[in-house]
Amino acid sequence: MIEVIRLHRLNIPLVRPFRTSFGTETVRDVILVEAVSGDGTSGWGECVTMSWPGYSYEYGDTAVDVITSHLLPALAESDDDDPFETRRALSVVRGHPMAKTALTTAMLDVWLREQDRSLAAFLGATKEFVDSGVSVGIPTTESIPALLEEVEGYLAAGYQRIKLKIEPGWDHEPVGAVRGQWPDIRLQTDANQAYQRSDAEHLAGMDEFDLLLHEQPLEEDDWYGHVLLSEVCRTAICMDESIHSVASADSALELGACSIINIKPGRVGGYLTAKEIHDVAVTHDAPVWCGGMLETGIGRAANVALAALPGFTLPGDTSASDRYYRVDVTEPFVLEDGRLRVPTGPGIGVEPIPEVLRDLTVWSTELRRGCCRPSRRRLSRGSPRSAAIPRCPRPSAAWVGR
Ligand code: OSB
Ligand code: MG
Repeated sequence: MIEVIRLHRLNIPLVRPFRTSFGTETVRDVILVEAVSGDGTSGWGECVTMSWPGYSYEYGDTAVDVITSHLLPALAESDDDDPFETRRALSVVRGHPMAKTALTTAMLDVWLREQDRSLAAFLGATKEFVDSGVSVGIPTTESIPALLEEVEGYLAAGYQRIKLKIEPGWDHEPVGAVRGQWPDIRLQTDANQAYQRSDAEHLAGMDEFDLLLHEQPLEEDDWYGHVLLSEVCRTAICMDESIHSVASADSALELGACSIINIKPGRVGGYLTAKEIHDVAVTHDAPVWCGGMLETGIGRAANVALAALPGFTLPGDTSASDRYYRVDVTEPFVLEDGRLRVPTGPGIGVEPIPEVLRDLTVWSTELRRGCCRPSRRRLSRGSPRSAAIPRCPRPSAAWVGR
C-alpha cells in the first residue's frame, strides 16, 4: 500500500525556447510525483502541465492543488493499489487528467516494481525500439533560415520525421521552405487550435507539400469543423487536444473528424486509458502516434513504453533528452538510428538521479496517509487498526503534510 506521496517541483531550462501558437516555454516547470509503499519502494510519475494554462486549462499550481486537495483524499478510503481500481476511485474528480496521470503513474510504477514487471510488458509492447520524430517550435525570430538550420540539425541527428509548429502567418512559407529543401522527409504540422473553419481552403493550400498530417488545426470542441476540414483537405487530420477519452477517440474516428490520433497519456488521464485509445484506434484501422509535452526522462520512459504498442505506426514526439535539456533528471535517452530504446527494467525502468533531482528542485512536499483515514469500511468491520486510530488534528485531511 502507498503510504507516502512526495511532490517534487523542478525548474529545468530548455536548450532553446519552445514557441507554439499558444505561447513560448523557456523553462519546464515540472512536477514529479513520487509514491512510496510501506516497504519503501518508490515509483515515479511526471506531471506534464506547463506553468500557465496555454495548452489546456491545467497548469502546475492546479495540479498540485488537485492532487493534494482532491485526488489523495479520493484515494484515502481505498487500500487497493490495483491500477484499474485507482482509476475508478479517481473518477469522482472531473477532468484534471494531467494531475491524475502523474499520481496514477507513480502508483502504477510501484505496483509494477513490486511484481518485477515492466510497464512496456504490462501495456502489451511489441517493440524493442520506437521511431523518433521531433517537434520544431516557431523560431522566436520568425526566420526561415533559422528554421532550416534547426531542422537540418535534427535530420543530421537521425530524427525520422519533422513536425513544424504553425499558426496563421507562419504556415505555407516555412512548411514550403522545409519541403523544398528536403523533398523526401516525413513532414507534418501542429497548429494547436490556431485556425478557424473559414481557414479550410487556406489549410488545403498546403496539400501540395505532401504532409503526413495536420495536427489539431481547429479548437478542441469544434468537432463538426474538423469533419468539414477533413473533407476539404487531402492531408490527413490528426487530433491532439480534442481527445480526452476512449469515447472521444471513438467519436472522432467514427464521425470523420480525424483519421489519426496523437495519444498523450497526460491528456487522457493515464496509461490505462492511453492503451485503450490505442486499442479503439486499431479497430478503426487508424494510425496513432505518441505525443509529448517536453517530458523529462521520467515521463519519456513511460511514453516510450506506450509507443512500443503495435498500433503506434507513426514516429512520435519521442525525442532524445538532449533535444530538450542539457541535463535530464534520469540517465538520458539517446537516439540510436533515429530510435529510442524501450526500457525493460521493472516499472517505468528509470528513476531520477538523486543529485540532479536535488539541484533542480525548487519546491517539494510530503504527504503521509493520514491518521484519520476516514475508513468507514474498516470501522464497520471493527478492525483493530481502525480502533487504534488516534484523534486527528485536521479532521478534514485524509493525507497530512509535514
Ligand atoms: O501540441 O504536441 C503539442 C509541447 C508542449 C505542449 C503541446 C505540444 C508540445 C509539442 C512538443 O509539440 C512535443 C515534444 O517534443 O515533447
Ligand atoms: Mg499537439
